[in-house]
This record gives sequence, structure tokens and C-alpha cells, in this order.
Amino acid sequence: MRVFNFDHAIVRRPCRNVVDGLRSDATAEPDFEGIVREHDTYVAALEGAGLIVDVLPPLEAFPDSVFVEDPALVFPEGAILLRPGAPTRLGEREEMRAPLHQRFEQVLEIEGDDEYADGGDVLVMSDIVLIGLSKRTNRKGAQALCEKLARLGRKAKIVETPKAVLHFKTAVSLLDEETVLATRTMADSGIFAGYKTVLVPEGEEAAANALRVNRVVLLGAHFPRTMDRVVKEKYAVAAVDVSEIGKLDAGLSCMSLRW
Ligand code: CIR
Repeated sequence: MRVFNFDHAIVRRPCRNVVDGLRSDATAEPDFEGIVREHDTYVAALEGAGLIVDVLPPLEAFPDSVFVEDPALVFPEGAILLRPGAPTRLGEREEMRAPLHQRFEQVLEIEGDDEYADGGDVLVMSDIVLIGLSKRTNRKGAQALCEKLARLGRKAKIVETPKAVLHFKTAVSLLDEETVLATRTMADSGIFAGYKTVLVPEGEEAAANALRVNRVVLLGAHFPRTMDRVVKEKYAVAAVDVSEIGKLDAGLSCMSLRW
């Protein structure tokens, strides 16, 4: 099953408060204008890869709402509304409900008060969906998600996210059906034994959150050594600047939902 062939995406414009979003490095001050510029470039890159991109309006009440990947999961056959694990982000789920119902016939929901799952912890592979347990995704949330995925005909497996990594996909992304781009720690976890692995060089760990869309791999422009490696493997690469948004612990997958 081709898991990187898409024709649609949803994104949300960054709100002014985006600079107050959650971040692990309090010393790196993100710049609003820079984030807006990067977001525009990101949308253009998705369009350049062949997608029709729907842009949702900004939500000032939710600084991190530009990261639409976390409150939902979408497939051609239906969508799943998640429960983001950060308290400041849980309300983003309600804001995603109407946009999903407008676009998908089937919208399933994780509902339990003690169930948490972020889309950033979900890696959709051709034969299985991997759900990483993390500070944002707990076991109950992951189990509830497995059950919803089964209803959409998808097999899922719960795995561990390496410690000190925000989301499972912070450390790994798909280059094609058989190949992942991963940090050394993720590669050493054994989760991807049986897959070909392209390693991100030491010092460029954040580059592991790349995004394969149709023929092209979107990759952070400020990771030249990773770029070299991926190009050498004969992938078509589009360099997208995410250095400002990166200060909020974001990469290439988190700013869109794709199907
Ligand atoms: C957060 O900490 O939730 C945001 N500042 C960054 C979310 C990035 N999301 C993702 O990688 N899926």
C-alpha cells in the first residue's frame, strides 16, 4: 500500500500567539514573521508536490494550533479525532471536529478522559501503523487508537518513543515503503529491523522529521549533511526552511494532515 501518495492536505495558519507555543528550549525565541514566512513556504511546497491544500483560520486561543498533525489522523477511508496529551493543546481537538466532518464521511473519536494520543506519535507504514508511547501519548490512548484504526482496516502496533524525544516521528520518517530516515537512537531501537535505514548524521537529529509527499521528500533546509545523504540515495528532495518553527520543536510532518 502506497502511504505517501496524497492529493489533499489541511493546514492551519499560525496565530500571533504561536510564539508562546510549547518548546523544550526556552532560550530560542521564535519570530512571528519568520514563522508566517516559513508556513507560506511549506504550503507552497505541499502544493508543488501536487496537493490541494485547505488553509484553516488561525486560533489565538491555541498557540500550538498550527501543528494540525497532533489533534487528528486522516486516511482516505476516514479520520480519527485524537486527544492531544499536552493540557494546553487538548482543546485543539474540538476545533478540528467540523473541518473533519466537512471532508470525511467517517470520523471516529478517541473519547476516554484518560486516553491521550498525539498524531506526531503515529507513523503510518504500508503494512502497519506504529504508535509511539511518549509524554503525549499514553498506553490507554494508544490502545484506543489501535481499536479505531482496526475499524478503518489498519493494523497497528504500540512501540516506545526514545527518551527525551518529543514525538515518535521527531526521530523517524518514511522515505518509501521499505526505507526510513532515522536518528541513530531510533535505528538502534530495533523497531525498524527489516527496513532499510538512512541515518541522519550526528548533530542533525531534528532532520529526521522529514515528509515524503508523492515523488518528493520535504526536508529541513538547515540540515545540509542529511540532505546530501538523502539525495545520494536518489530521492527527489525539496528543501523547506523550518528553522523558526523548529524553535517550537516542529519539523515537516506536524504542520499538515494529508490524505
Ligand atoms: C508541541 O510541543 O506540541 C509543539 N510546540 C510542537 C508540536 C510538533 N508536532 C509534531 O511534531 N507532530
